[in-house]
Amino acid sequence: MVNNHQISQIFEEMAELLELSGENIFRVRAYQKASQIIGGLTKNARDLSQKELLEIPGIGKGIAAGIEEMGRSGKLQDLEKLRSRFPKGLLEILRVPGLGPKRAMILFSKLKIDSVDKLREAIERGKLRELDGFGAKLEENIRKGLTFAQGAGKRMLYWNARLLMQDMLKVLKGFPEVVEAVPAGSYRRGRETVGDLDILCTARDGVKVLEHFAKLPQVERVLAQGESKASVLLRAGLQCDLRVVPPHSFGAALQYFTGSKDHNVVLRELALKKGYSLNEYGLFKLSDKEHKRPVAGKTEEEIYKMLGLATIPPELRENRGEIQAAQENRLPRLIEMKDVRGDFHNHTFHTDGRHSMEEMAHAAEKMGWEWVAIGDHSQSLKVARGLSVESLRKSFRELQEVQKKLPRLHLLRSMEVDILKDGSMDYPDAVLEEIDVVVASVHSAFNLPESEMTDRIKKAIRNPHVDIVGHLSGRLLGRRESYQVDTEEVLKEGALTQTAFEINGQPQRQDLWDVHAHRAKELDVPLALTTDAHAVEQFEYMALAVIQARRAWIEKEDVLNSLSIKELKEWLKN
Ligand code: DGT
Ligand code: CA
Ligand code: CA
Ligand code: ZN
Repeated sequence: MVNNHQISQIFEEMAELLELSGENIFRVRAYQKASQIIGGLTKNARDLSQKELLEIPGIGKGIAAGIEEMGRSGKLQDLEKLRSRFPKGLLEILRVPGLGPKRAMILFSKLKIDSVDKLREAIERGKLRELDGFGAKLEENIRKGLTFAQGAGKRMLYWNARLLMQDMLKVLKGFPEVVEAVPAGSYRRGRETVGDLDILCTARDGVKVLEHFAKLPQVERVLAQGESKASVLLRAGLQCDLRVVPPHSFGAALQYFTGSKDHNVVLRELALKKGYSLNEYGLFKLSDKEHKRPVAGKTEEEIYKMLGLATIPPELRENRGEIQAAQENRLPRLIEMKDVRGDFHNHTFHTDGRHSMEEMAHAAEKMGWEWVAIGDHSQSLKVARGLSVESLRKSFRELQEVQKKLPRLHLLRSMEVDILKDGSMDYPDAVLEEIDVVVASVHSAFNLPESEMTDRIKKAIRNPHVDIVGHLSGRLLGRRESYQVDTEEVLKEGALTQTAFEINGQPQRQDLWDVHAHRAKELDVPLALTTDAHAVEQFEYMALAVIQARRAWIEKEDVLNSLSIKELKEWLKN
């Protein structure tokens, strides 16, 4: 069934295509306006009667009929007809900042440009500046817009979204009309990537807040703006949805818009069983058909409580058994940043890091840690100038020197040692023995068949000197898929030998995956949160490893990072 967002997009496309076809500007505007109104509507437009629709200012007969048609068939005939008249690529061109329908039509008729690729080519050959009304400056702007358009529509890494979110929250809280502003959606659940930023706020004057919001310098384009909601495209390439909600339903809205959808579906079913209905406005008795008097809604806690549940941490709200666990009072006590006493995996400038061992040690101390294992790459990893045995031994002495300067921080030497193609390690056993913490990782021959890859990693796990398996899946979010490996079998080998698995906090890695880390916990496999820091500031990625662990239901007791130096040394010995 079509939702408001989809209806809004269809109307937006209608407006664009009508403009391309040279249609009367008032008709174009009517669709643009309708797109914004529906996008900002809190009720589902498809559920409204024609009469109710016509009562909304700005919605006329044609638009209302269109909504009815979409609600019925999911499509709009007029749009289908228009689409068939223009090449698909033309619409993409239209969305490139700096280009509108008029200019797109000029490019199409004069230069036969009907795709983004052709547009790029024309810009490279300096063709645009020769056109009437274009010029070199506009050409340059369009070139910039192109890079932007490529980034749009994609999911953003959590870590990058975090910077944006922090910025947006700060700006919003600076508005005099805003009382409170908090994140919701996948961002609040700490997902690896987010599709857009969802923000909720309470305000003294919601309409004003939305007006200011739409005009922020961070905003590239307003997608929809209504009385309680606005959607914008940020210049950074991500959509941001802001909803203004009344304080008495703030908790209900926060619960609803935090999601996930799957979690909410199960929660609503539970509410029904208990004689309530739950929506973004509150929890209502079923007998209260008009939803006049909520029994809960001000806070999330009271909603979960009325349903007989402890408040479920956002990271767990993925419908993976959290509601049942809350019913049975066995929600995990999720790990927190303050439980972490050190890091195992990072790199100095001896290999591909940017800072010295001493600088890394100082940074680790600033993190408030008790210990840190400072690492590098092993000899085979030529791209990272991996350490020969000789350089490795020199680095042990360096570590001792640094240790003297930092009496309060316990330093260990770790090495990320390559698992070679045949499953043997990149240093002989006698050398591995000298390294405090051995992190074994695959950095080559990614394309082995699954059984070979599984055997390869299992062999490494059986090596008694290997303490931790690094980034098991090898995925790089948005860039590289995981390699083929039987995770279950490998984790079982880890359980058997009590070899730990890393949860790598690099924004592109976040590896183990959440579901695999959760399985590791079930199998009683030790876990190690790591930063894989290649520079001092990257120790901050520990926060990301913690979030990843939380989504996997991990508690303090499940990770080696919560051990004291004494306990850790004990563990490393066994
Ligand atoms: P994303 O943006 O793709 O990373 O993922 P979310 O979870 O942030 O999804 P989004 O932004 O579309 O919606 C935010 C939350 O709002 C979502 O987690 C649950 C709630 N929500 C949105 N649309 C619906 C819906 O049609 N039904 C239900 N039950 N919940 C919805
Ligand atoms: Ca979202
Ligand atoms: Ca959203
Ligand atoms: Zn690595």
